[in-house]
Amino acid sequence: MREFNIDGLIGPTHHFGGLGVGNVASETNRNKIAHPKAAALEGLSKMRKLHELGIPQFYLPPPVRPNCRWMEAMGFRTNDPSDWRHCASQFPSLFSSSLSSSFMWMANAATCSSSVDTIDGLGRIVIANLAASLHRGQENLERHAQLRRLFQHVSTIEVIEALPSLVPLRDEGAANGMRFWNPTNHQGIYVFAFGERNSNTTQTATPAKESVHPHIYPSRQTSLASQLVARSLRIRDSRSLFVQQHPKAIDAGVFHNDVIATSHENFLLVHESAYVDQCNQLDRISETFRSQCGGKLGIFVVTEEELSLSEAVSTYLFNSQIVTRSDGSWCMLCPIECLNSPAAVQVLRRVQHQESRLGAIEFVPLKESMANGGGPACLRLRAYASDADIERIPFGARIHDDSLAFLERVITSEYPDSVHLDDFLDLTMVNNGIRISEAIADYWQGERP
Ligand code: SUG
Repeated sequence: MREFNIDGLIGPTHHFGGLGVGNVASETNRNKIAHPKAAALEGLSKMRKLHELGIPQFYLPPPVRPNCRWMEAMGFRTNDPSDWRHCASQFPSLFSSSLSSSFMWMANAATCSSSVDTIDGLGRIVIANLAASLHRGQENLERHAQLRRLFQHVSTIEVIEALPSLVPLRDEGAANGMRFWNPTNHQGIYVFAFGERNSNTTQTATPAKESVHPHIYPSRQTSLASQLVARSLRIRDSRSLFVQQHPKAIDAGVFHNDVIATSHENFLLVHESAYVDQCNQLDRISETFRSQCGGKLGIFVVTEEELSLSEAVSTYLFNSQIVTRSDGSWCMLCPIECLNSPAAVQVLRRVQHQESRLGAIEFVPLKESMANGGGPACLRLRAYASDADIERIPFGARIHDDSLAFLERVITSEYPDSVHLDDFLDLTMVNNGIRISEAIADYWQGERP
Protein backbone atom coordinates (compact mmCIF):
# COMPACT_ATOMS: atom_id res chain seq x y z
CA MET A 1 0.00 0.00 0.00
CA ARG A 2 1.13 3.49 -0.74
CA GLU A 3 -0.09 6.92 0.33
CA PHE A 4 -0.72 9.37 -2.48
CA ASN A 5 -2.17 12.84 -2.81
CA ILE A 6 -4.96 14.44 -4.78
CA ASP A 7 -4.90 18.25 -4.86
CA GLY A 8 -7.62 20.55 -6.16
CA LEU A 9 -6.51 22.85 -8.96
CA ILE A 10 -7.37 26.44 -8.06
CA GLY A 11 -9.96 27.87 -10.47
CA PRO A 12 -9.99 31.05 -12.60
CA THR A 13 -12.67 32.69 -10.42
CA HIS A 14 -10.61 32.51 -7.21
CA HIS A 15 -11.43 35.56 -5.09
CA PHE A 16 -11.74 36.69 -1.49
CA GLY A 17 -15.40 36.44 -0.55
CA GLY A 18 -15.05 36.48 3.24
CA LEU A 19 -17.17 33.35 3.26
CA GLY A 20 -15.24 30.99 5.54
CA VAL A 21 -17.17 30.24 8.74
CA GLY A 22 -14.92 30.83 11.77
CA ASN A 23 -12.00 31.38 9.40
CA VAL A 24 -9.99 34.44 10.47
CA ALA A 25 -7.96 34.82 7.25
CA SER A 26 -11.05 34.65 5.06
CA GLU A 27 -12.84 37.22 7.23
CA THR A 28 -9.82 39.54 7.24
CA ASN A 29 -9.30 39.47 3.48
CA ARG A 30 -12.91 39.82 2.38
CA ASN A 31 -13.19 41.84 -0.84
CA LYS A 32 -9.46 42.35 -1.32
CA ILE A 33 -8.01 42.02 -4.81
CA ALA A 34 -7.23 38.37 -5.60
CA HIS A 35 -4.74 36.91 -8.06
CA PRO A 36 -6.15 33.74 -9.70
CA LYS A 37 -3.11 33.16 -11.94
CA ALA A 38 -0.61 33.41 -9.09
CA ALA A 39 -2.91 31.32 -6.86
CA ALA A 40 -3.15 28.46 -9.37
CA LEU A 41 0.60 28.55 -10.11
CA GLU A 42 1.39 28.38 -6.38
CA GLY A 43 -0.87 25.34 -5.99
CA LEU A 44 0.62 23.72 -9.06
CA SER A 45 4.14 24.28 -7.85
CA LYS A 46 3.35 22.40 -4.62
CA MET A 47 2.08 19.51 -6.76
CA ARG A 48 5.26 19.66 -8.85
CA LYS A 49 7.35 19.45 -5.68
CA LEU A 50 5.51 16.31 -4.53
CA HIS A 51 5.93 14.77 -7.98
CA GLU A 52 9.67 15.57 -7.89
CA LEU A 53 9.91 13.92 -4.47
CA GLY A 54 8.68 10.72 -6.13
CA ILE A 55 5.23 10.72 -4.52
CA PRO A 56 2.27 9.90 -6.82
CA GLN A 57 0.39 13.17 -7.22
CA PHE A 58 -3.03 13.68 -8.82
CA TYR A 59 -5.28 16.69 -9.27
CA LEU A 60 -8.96 17.40 -9.81
CA PRO A 61 -9.93 20.08 -12.34
CA PRO A 62 -11.80 23.18 -11.17
CA PRO A 63 -15.56 22.57 -11.33
CA VAL A 64 -17.30 25.19 -13.47
CA ARG A 65 -18.17 28.42 -11.67
CA PRO A 66 -20.70 29.85 -11.52
CA ASN A 67 -22.47 26.62 -10.79
CA CYS A 68 -25.48 27.27 -13.01
CA ARG A 69 -27.69 24.39 -11.82
CA TRP A 70 -27.11 25.28 -8.20
CA MET A 71 -27.97 28.91 -8.87
CA GLU A 72 -31.05 27.94 -10.86
CA ALA A 73 -32.28 25.95 -7.87
CA MET A 74 -32.19 29.27 -6.00
CA GLY A 75 -34.04 31.19 -8.68
CA PHE A 76 -31.17 32.78 -10.61
CA ARG A 77 -30.22 32.36 -14.26
CA THR A 78 -26.51 33.04 -14.40
CA ASN A 79 -26.58 33.76 -18.14
CA ASP A 80 -29.25 36.45 -17.77
CA PRO A 81 -27.49 39.82 -17.23
CA SER A 82 -30.32 41.31 -15.20
CA ASP A 83 -30.68 38.24 -12.94
CA TRP A 84 -26.93 38.19 -12.47
CA ARG A 85 -26.75 41.89 -11.52
CA HIS A 86 -29.72 41.46 -9.20
CA CYS A 87 -27.99 38.59 -7.44
CA ALA A 88 -24.79 40.64 -7.01
CA SER A 89 -26.58 43.66 -5.55
CA GLN A 90 -29.21 41.94 -3.39
CA PHE A 91 -27.45 38.71 -2.38
CA PRO A 92 -23.69 39.46 -2.45
CA SER A 93 -22.74 36.33 -0.46
CA LEU A 94 -24.67 34.12 -2.83
CA PHE A 95 -23.07 35.86 -5.78
CA SER A 96 -19.63 35.28 -4.29
CA SER A 97 -20.51 31.68 -3.34
CA SER A 98 -21.57 30.86 -6.88
CA LEU A 99 -18.09 31.90 -8.06
CA SER A 100 -16.09 30.49 -5.18
CA SER A 101 -12.98 28.44 -5.86
CA SER A 102 -13.20 26.85 -2.40
CA PHE A 103 -13.11 23.39 -3.99
CA MET A 104 -9.32 23.88 -4.05
CA TRP A 105 -9.13 22.65 -0.42
CA MET A 106 -9.25 18.94 -1.08
CA ALA A 107 -8.74 18.01 2.58
CA ASN A 108 -12.42 18.92 2.88
CA ALA A 109 -13.59 16.90 -0.11
CA ALA A 110 -13.79 13.50 1.55
CA THR A 111 -12.41 11.09 4.16
CA CYS A 112 -10.51 7.98 3.03
CA SER A 113 -9.92 4.57 4.55
CA SER A 114 -7.20 2.13 3.58
CA SER A 115 -8.34 -1.37 2.60
CA VAL A 116 -5.99 -2.70 5.29
CA ASP A 117 -8.20 -1.31 8.08
CA THR A 118 -11.71 -2.10 6.88
CA ILE A 119 -13.99 -4.99 7.77
CA ASP A 120 -14.16 -6.26 4.18
CA GLY A 121 -10.79 -5.35 2.70
CA LEU A 122 -12.15 -2.55 0.47
CA GLY A 123 -10.78 0.99 0.74
CA ARG A 124 -13.36 3.77 0.73
CA ILE A 125 -13.69 7.47 0.05
CA VAL A 126 -16.67 9.12 1.71
CA ILE A 127 -17.48 12.53 0.23
CA ALA A 128 -18.00 15.34 2.76
CA ASN A 129 -21.30 17.25 2.62
CA LEU A 130 -19.69 20.55 3.73
CA ALA A 131 -23.10 21.56 5.00
CA ALA A 132 -21.70 24.14 7.43
CA SER A 133 -21.31 26.83 4.79
CA LEU A 134 -23.38 28.06 1.87
CA HIS A 135 -20.52 28.30 -0.62
CA ARG A 136 -18.98 24.91 0.21
CA GLY A 137 -22.24 22.95 0.28
CA GLN A 138 -22.32 22.96 -3.53
CA GLU A 139 -19.05 21.02 -3.84
CA ASN A 140 -20.08 17.53 -2.78
CA LEU A 141 -21.99 16.38 -5.89
CA GLU A 142 -19.22 17.62 -8.16
CA ARG A 143 -16.50 15.96 -6.10
CA HIS A 144 -18.45 12.71 -5.99
CA ALA A 145 -18.65 12.64 -9.79
CA GLN A 146 -14.97 13.53 -10.20
CA LEU A 147 -13.65 11.06 -7.64
CA ARG A 148 -15.80 8.26 -9.07
CA ARG A 149 -14.32 8.97 -12.43
CA LEU A 150 -10.79 9.08 -11.00
CA PHE A 151 -11.20 5.62 -9.45
CA GLN A 152 -13.39 4.07 -12.16
CA HIS A 153 -10.81 1.36 -12.95
CA VAL A 154 -9.77 0.76 -9.33
CA SER A 155 -11.90 -2.06 -7.96
CA THR A 156 -10.38 -1.93 -4.47
CA ILE A 157 -11.69 1.59 -3.75
CA GLU A 158 -15.33 2.54 -3.43
CA VAL A 159 -16.39 6.20 -3.65
CA ILE A 160 -19.42 6.87 -1.46
CA GLU A 161 -21.70 9.88 -1.62
CA ALA A 162 -21.92 12.43 1.17
CA LEU A 163 -24.12 12.16 4.24
CA PRO A 164 -27.39 14.04 3.73
CA SER A 165 -26.76 17.79 3.91
CA LEU A 166 -28.47 18.39 7.23
CA VAL A 167 -27.43 20.57 10.15
CA PRO A 168 -26.96 17.64 12.61
CA LEU A 169 -24.80 15.81 10.04
CA ARG A 170 -22.26 18.50 9.21
CA ASP A 171 -19.10 16.87 7.86
CA GLU A 172 -15.88 18.59 6.69
CA GLY A 173 -13.94 15.55 5.50
CA ALA A 174 -10.34 14.53 6.11
CA ALA A 175 -9.46 17.95 7.55
CA ASN A 176 -11.18 16.66 10.69
CA GLY A 177 -9.63 13.21 10.68
CA MET A 178 -6.20 11.64 11.08
CA ARG A 179 -5.06 8.17 10.13
CA PHE A 180 -2.09 6.88 12.10
CA TRP A 181 -0.40 3.83 10.69
CA ASN A 182 2.54 1.63 11.33
CA PRO A 183 4.95 1.87 8.36
CA THR A 184 6.16 -1.70 8.88
CA ASN A 185 2.78 -3.48 8.66
CA HIS A 186 0.55 -0.66 7.26
CA GLN A 187 -2.14 -1.24 9.91
CA GLY A 188 -3.90 1.98 10.87
CA ILE A 189 -6.27 3.66 13.31
CA TYR A 190 -8.48 6.71 12.70
CA VAL A 191 -9.07 9.69 14.94
CA PHE A 192 -12.08 11.83 14.07
CA ALA A 193 -12.33 15.34 15.55
CA PHE A 194 -15.75 16.93 15.93
CA GLY A 195 -16.70 20.37 17.27
CA GLU A 196 -20.25 19.77 18.40
CA ARG A 197 -21.74 16.81 20.21
CA ASN A 198 -25.24 15.95 18.97
CA SER A 199 -27.72 15.64 21.78
CA ASN A 200 -30.22 12.75 21.91
CA THR A 201 -28.26 10.40 19.64
CA THR A 202 -26.45 7.20 20.53
CA GLN A 203 -22.89 8.12 21.42
CA THR A 204 -19.89 5.95 20.95
CA ALA A 205 -17.71 9.03 21.39
CA THR A 206 -16.49 9.18 25.00
CA PRO A 207 -18.93 11.43 26.89
CA ALA A 208 -17.50 14.76 27.98
CA LYS A 209 -17.45 15.53 31.70
CA GLU A 210 -19.36 18.70 30.97
CA SER A 211 -21.04 20.07 27.89
CA VAL A 212 -18.73 22.51 26.12
CA HIS A 213 -19.39 24.79 23.16
CA PRO A 214 -17.54 27.54 21.34
CA HIS A 215 -18.97 31.02 21.97
CA ILE A 216 -17.63 33.07 19.09
CA TYR A 217 -17.72 30.76 16.08
CA PRO A 218 -20.00 27.86 15.23
CA SER A 219 -18.45 24.42 14.99
CA ARG A 220 -18.42 22.83 11.59
CA GLN A 221 -18.41 19.12 12.42
CA THR A 222 -20.83 17.11 14.51
CA SER A 223 -20.07 13.96 16.48
CA LEU A 224 -22.85 12.09 14.70
CA ALA A 225 -21.40 12.94 11.29
CA SER A 226 -17.95 11.70 12.39
CA GLN A 227 -19.42 8.43 13.64
CA LEU A 228 -21.46 7.88 10.48
CA VAL A 229 -18.48 8.61 8.25
CA ALA A 230 -16.41 6.05 10.20
CA ARG A 231 -19.24 3.58 9.63
CA SER A 232 -19.51 4.33 5.91
CA LEU A 233 -15.74 3.88 5.60
CA ARG A 234 -16.30 0.41 7.15
CA ILE A 235 -13.36 0.87 9.49
CA ARG A 236 -13.24 -1.79 12.17
CA ASP A 237 -14.84 -0.39 15.34
CA SER A 238 -11.72 -1.02 17.38
CA ARG A 239 -9.81 1.31 15.05
CA SER A 240 -11.96 4.47 15.24
CA LEU A 241 -11.67 7.08 17.97
CA PHE A 242 -13.59 10.32 18.39
CA VAL A 243 -12.27 13.44 20.09
CA GLN A 244 -13.85 16.82 20.63
CA GLN A 245 -12.09 19.94 19.35
CA HIS A 246 -11.49 22.36 22.18
CA PRO A 247 -14.05 25.21 22.00
CA LYS A 248 -11.27 27.62 22.98
CA ALA A 249 -9.43 26.59 19.81
CA ILE A 250 -12.51 26.95 17.60
CA ASP A 251 -13.05 30.43 19.03
CA ALA A 252 -9.43 31.31 18.22
CA GLY A 253 -10.04 30.43 14.54
CA VAL A 254 -9.32 26.69 14.50
CA PHE A 255 -12.22 25.82 12.23
CA HIS A 256 -10.72 22.43 11.26
CA ASN A 257 -8.54 19.94 13.11
CA ASP A 258 -5.77 20.39 10.53
CA VAL A 259 -5.30 23.97 11.73
CA ILE A 260 -4.13 22.63 15.14
CA ALA A 261 -2.69 19.14 14.44
CA THR A 262 -0.76 17.43 11.69
CA SER A 263 -0.01 13.74 11.44
CA HIS A 264 2.06 11.42 9.34
CA GLU A 265 2.45 7.66 9.65
CA ASN A 266 2.92 7.08 13.42
CA PHE A 267 3.63 10.70 14.31
CA LEU A 268 1.40 13.46 15.65
CA LEU A 269 2.28 17.13 16.04
CA VAL A 270 -0.43 18.84 18.06
CA HIS A 271 -1.05 21.99 20.09
CA GLU A 272 -1.85 21.45 23.76
CA SER A 273 -5.25 23.16 23.40
CA ALA A 274 -6.55 21.10 20.49
CA TYR A 275 -8.99 18.78 22.29
CA VAL A 276 -11.28 18.58 25.28
CA ASP A 277 -9.71 16.38 28.00
CA GLN A 278 -6.59 16.26 25.84
CA CYS A 279 -4.16 14.27 28.04
CA ASN A 280 -6.60 11.40 28.47
CA GLN A 281 -7.56 11.45 24.81
CA LEU A 282 -3.91 11.28 23.71
CA ASP A 283 -3.34 8.35 26.09
CA ARG A 284 -6.35 6.59 24.60
CA ILE A 285 -5.07 7.17 21.06
CA SER A 286 -1.57 5.88 21.96
CA GLU A 287 -2.98 2.78 23.63
CA THR A 288 -5.27 2.03 20.67
CA PHE A 289 -2.36 2.47 18.28
CA ARG A 290 -0.22 0.08 20.32
CA SER A 291 -2.92 -2.59 20.48
CA GLN A 292 -4.18 -2.33 16.89
CA CYS A 293 -1.08 -1.46 14.89
CA GLY A 294 1.81 -2.46 17.13
CA GLY A 295 4.64 -0.11 18.03
CA LYS A 296 4.65 3.35 19.46
CA LEU A 297 2.89 6.50 18.36
CA GLY A 298 5.24 9.50 18.57
CA ILE A 299 3.32 12.46 19.96
CA PHE A 300 4.84 15.93 19.95
CA VAL A 301 2.82 18.45 21.96
CA VAL A 302 3.37 22.19 21.42
CA THR A 303 2.51 24.28 24.48
CA GLU A 304 0.66 27.59 24.52
CA GLU A 305 3.80 29.14 25.94
CA GLU A 306 5.84 27.96 22.94
CA LEU A 307 3.28 28.97 20.33
CA SER A 308 0.00 30.68 21.21
CA LEU A 309 -3.25 29.55 19.64
CA SER A 310 -3.45 32.84 17.76
CA GLU A 311 0.07 32.38 16.36
CA ALA A 312 -0.76 28.79 15.42
CA VAL A 313 -3.66 30.22 13.40
CA SER A 314 -1.69 33.08 11.83
CA THR A 315 1.29 30.87 10.84
CA TYR A 316 -0.67 27.69 10.01
CA LEU A 317 2.30 25.70 11.32
CA PHE A 318 0.00 22.74 12.01
CA ASN A 319 -1.19 22.77 8.42
CA SER A 320 2.22 21.61 7.28
CA GLN A 321 2.18 18.62 4.97
CA ILE A 322 4.55 15.80 5.91
CA VAL A 323 5.45 13.23 3.25
CA THR A 324 7.81 10.26 2.98
CA ARG A 325 10.47 10.58 0.30
CA SER A 326 11.70 7.64 -1.78
CA ASP A 327 14.67 7.11 0.61
CA GLY A 328 12.23 6.69 3.52
CA SER A 329 13.04 10.02 5.19
CA TRP A 330 10.36 12.67 5.71
CA CYS A 331 9.98 16.10 4.23
CA MET A 332 7.77 18.67 5.92
CA LEU A 333 6.24 21.33 3.68
CA CYS A 334 5.43 24.30 5.90
CA PRO A 335 3.63 27.52 5.00
CA ILE A 336 6.22 30.20 4.28
CA GLU A 337 4.40 32.39 6.84
CA CYS A 338 6.06 30.28 9.58
CA LEU A 339 9.32 32.05 8.79
CA ASN A 340 7.84 35.33 10.08
CA SER A 341 7.35 33.79 13.51
CA PRO A 342 10.40 33.09 15.69
CA ALA A 343 8.15 30.92 17.88
CA ALA A 344 7.09 28.74 14.97
CA VAL A 345 10.68 28.43 13.74
CA GLN A 346 11.74 27.37 17.24
CA VAL A 347 9.03 24.69 17.33
CA LEU A 348 10.19 23.38 13.96
CA ARG A 349 13.79 23.20 15.20
CA ARG A 350 12.66 21.20 18.21
CA VAL A 351 10.61 18.82 16.03
CA GLN A 352 13.56 18.23 13.71
CA HIS A 353 15.86 17.65 16.66
CA GLN A 354 13.54 15.07 18.22
CA GLU A 355 12.20 13.28 15.14
CA SER A 356 15.11 11.65 13.37
CA ARG A 357 13.01 10.64 10.35
CA LEU A 358 12.37 14.30 9.49
CA GLY A 359 15.10 14.83 6.89
CA ALA A 360 14.03 18.20 5.49
CA ILE A 361 11.79 21.17 6.21
CA GLU A 362 10.79 23.29 3.25
CA PHE A 363 8.76 26.48 3.21
CA VAL A 364 6.19 26.72 0.45
CA PRO A 365 4.59 29.96 -0.78
CA LEU A 366 0.81 29.61 -1.01
CA LYS A 367 -0.02 33.24 -0.36
CA GLU A 368 -3.39 33.33 -2.14
CA SER A 369 -4.73 30.12 -0.61
CA MET A 370 -3.42 31.11 2.81
CA ALA A 371 -5.23 34.45 2.57
CA ASN A 372 -8.45 32.42 2.44
CA GLY A 373 -7.39 30.13 5.31
CA GLY A 374 -5.90 27.21 3.37
CA GLY A 375 -2.32 25.98 3.81
CA PRO A 376 -0.30 23.11 2.26
CA ALA A 377 -2.26 20.30 3.97
CA CYS A 378 -5.66 21.86 3.17
CA LEU A 379 -4.95 21.59 -0.53
CA ARG A 380 -4.52 17.83 -0.57
CA LEU A 381 -6.56 14.70 0.06
CA ARG A 382 -4.51 11.71 1.18
CA ALA A 383 -5.59 8.35 -0.20
CA TYR A 384 -4.17 4.80 -0.10
CA ALA A 385 -3.82 2.18 -2.84
CA SER A 386 -1.39 -0.38 -4.22
CA ASP A 387 1.09 0.67 -6.91
CA ALA A 388 -0.86 -1.40 -9.46
CA ASP A 389 -4.11 0.41 -8.61
CA ILE A 390 -2.43 3.81 -8.70
CA GLU A 391 -1.39 3.01 -12.29
CA ARG A 392 -5.07 2.47 -13.17
CA ILE A 393 -5.96 6.11 -12.45
CA PRO A 394 -6.40 8.09 -15.73
CA PHE A 395 -3.18 9.50 -17.10
CA GLY A 396 -4.60 13.01 -17.64
CA ALA A 397 -5.39 13.28 -13.92
CA ARG A 398 -1.85 12.56 -12.81
CA ILE A 399 0.87 15.15 -12.31
CA HIS A 400 3.74 14.41 -14.69
CA ASP A 401 5.79 16.41 -17.19
CA ASP A 402 2.95 16.48 -19.76
CA SER A 403 0.19 17.59 -17.42
CA LEU A 404 2.46 20.10 -15.71
CA ALA A 405 3.30 21.66 -19.09
CA PHE A 406 -0.36 21.72 -20.13
CA LEU A 407 -1.64 23.20 -16.86
CA GLU A 408 1.14 25.75 -16.64
CA ARG A 409 0.42 26.88 -20.19
CA VAL A 410 -3.34 27.24 -19.61
CA ILE A 411 -2.92 29.01 -16.29
CA THR A 412 -0.24 31.39 -17.55
CA SER A 413 -2.00 32.31 -20.76
CA GLU A 414 -5.68 32.20 -19.72
CA TYR A 415 -6.18 32.87 -16.01
CA PRO A 416 -6.82 36.48 -14.98
CA ASP A 417 -3.92 38.19 -13.21
CA SER A 418 -6.04 39.99 -10.66
CA VAL A 419 -9.73 40.18 -9.88
CA HIS A 420 -12.23 41.81 -7.60
CA LEU A 421 -15.59 40.13 -7.13
CA ASP A 422 -17.32 42.97 -9.03
CA ASP A 423 -15.30 42.09 -12.15
CA PHE A 424 -17.56 39.05 -12.51
CA LEU A 425 -20.53 41.30 -13.19
CA ASP A 426 -19.13 41.24 -16.71
CA LEU A 427 -20.48 38.09 -18.35
CA THR A 428 -17.53 37.98 -20.77
CA MET A 429 -15.29 37.42 -17.78
CA VAL A 430 -17.65 34.74 -16.46
CA ASN A 431 -17.76 32.93 -19.79
CA ASN A 432 -14.00 33.06 -20.04
CA GLY A 433 -13.73 31.24 -16.67
CA ILE A 434 -16.22 28.60 -17.82
CA ARG A 435 -14.26 27.97 -21.01
CA ILE A 436 -10.98 27.58 -19.13
CA SER A 437 -12.46 25.14 -16.60
CA GLU A 438 -14.01 23.06 -19.38
CA ALA A 439 -10.70 22.87 -21.28
CA ILE A 440 -8.89 21.63 -18.16
CA ALA A 441 -11.64 19.06 -17.49
CA ASP A 442 -11.27 17.73 -21.05
CA TYR A 443 -7.55 17.21 -20.61
CA TRP A 444 -8.07 15.65 -17.17
CA GLN A 445 -10.39 13.00 -18.55
CA GLY A 446 -7.90 11.93 -21.20
CA GLU A 447 -6.15 8.57 -21.18
CA ARG A 448 -2.50 7.99 -22.03
CA PRO A 449 -1.83 9.24 -25.62
O1 SUG B 1 -13.66 26.26 4.37
N1 SUG B 1 -11.92 29.00 3.04
C1 SUG B 1 -11.95 27.58 3.37
C2 SUG B 1 -10.60 27.12 3.86
C3 SUG B 1 -10.54 25.63 4.01
C4 SUG B 1 -9.25 25.18 4.60
N2 SUG B 1 -9.22 23.77 4.66
C5 SUG B 1 -8.69 23.02 5.66
N3 SUG B 1 -8.39 23.57 6.80
N4 SUG B 1 -8.54 21.79 5.46
C6 SUG B 1 -13.02 27.32 4.43
O2 SUG B 1 -13.17 28.15 5.33
C7 SUG B 1 -12.83 31.02 2.09
C8 SUG B 1 -13.52 31.40 0.83
C9 SUG B 1 -13.71 32.88 0.68
O3 SUG B 1 -13.80 33.58 1.68
O4 SUG B 1 -13.78 33.36 -0.47
C10 SUG B 1 -12.94 29.54 2.40
O5 SUG B 1 -13.91 28.92 2.03
